[in-house]
Amino acid sequence: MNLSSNGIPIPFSPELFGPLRATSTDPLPDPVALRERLRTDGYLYLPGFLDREEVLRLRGRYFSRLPPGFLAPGTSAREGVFSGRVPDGLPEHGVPGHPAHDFVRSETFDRFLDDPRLRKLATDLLDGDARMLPRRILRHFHRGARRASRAHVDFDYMDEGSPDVVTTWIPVGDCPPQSGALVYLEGSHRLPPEAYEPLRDTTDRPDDRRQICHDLEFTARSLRRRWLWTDFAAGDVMVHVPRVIHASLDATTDAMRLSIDTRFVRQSDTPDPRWLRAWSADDGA
Ligand SMILES: O=C(O)CCC(=O)C(=O)O
Repeated sequence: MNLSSNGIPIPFSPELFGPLRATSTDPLPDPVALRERLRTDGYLYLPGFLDREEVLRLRGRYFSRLPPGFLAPGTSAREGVFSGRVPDGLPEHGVPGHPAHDFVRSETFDRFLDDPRLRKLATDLLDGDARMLPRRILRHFHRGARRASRAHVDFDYMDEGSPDVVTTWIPVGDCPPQSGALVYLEGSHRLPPEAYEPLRDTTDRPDDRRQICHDLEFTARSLRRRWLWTDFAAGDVMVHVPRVIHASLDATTDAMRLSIDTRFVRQSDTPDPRWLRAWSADDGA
């Protein structure tokens, strides 16, 4: 596999990559075992947790909102195949005027995420009645953009509220590593933040200290850990804790990468106020 992140190649070698450990979803372990697994690994990889057909329907609903010329001719919105050209005049992803901005405010999006299975999962993991925070992010990457999520921990983006948060990451479509899948740095939730602080100096965004590093090989070698990966399918769900280092790979396939990430807190906890408004890519949070 030829992989890169933010345009920087990373060799797909056993030294740098290992498999994510799957948690059975049929049946799901009991809440105590689930919490224990999340504490141990820093993540839960739940293959087939959601209905594949519902996820693919959502994919089609989003891509059908893109302007003509974005999708490859002769392909369906549900396939989400990039034509190779972003139509002129389209605002930046997720800002007002871009379809993703409207989509996260739509009834279709609300209905999809208002899924009792997701809320019950979060309630089990937080061991208390959970609520989803309104800032829910729709990410869409296409080949050629050489843009991906840099290595980071969620905590650095939500440190003004309760630290008891669980994130769910939902690939909206099949998402192998070459389509820009998320990867997790093994056991990194147990690292003290001082261990990765120096990496923040190696960055392509010197003005933003929240991300740790854009170079995934350098990150893995410096912290002596592997990136854990899998070949995600529509219907899979990832859950992670706020202190686990994760990042994403570049999308290089014709099929575009689409995903949603949402955060849950206990109803009784006070969340970071920046997460109480609907997401806009220019909201600075
Ligand atoms: O989808 C991505 O590339 C990043 C998602 C993420 O960082 C998260 O879900 O916390």
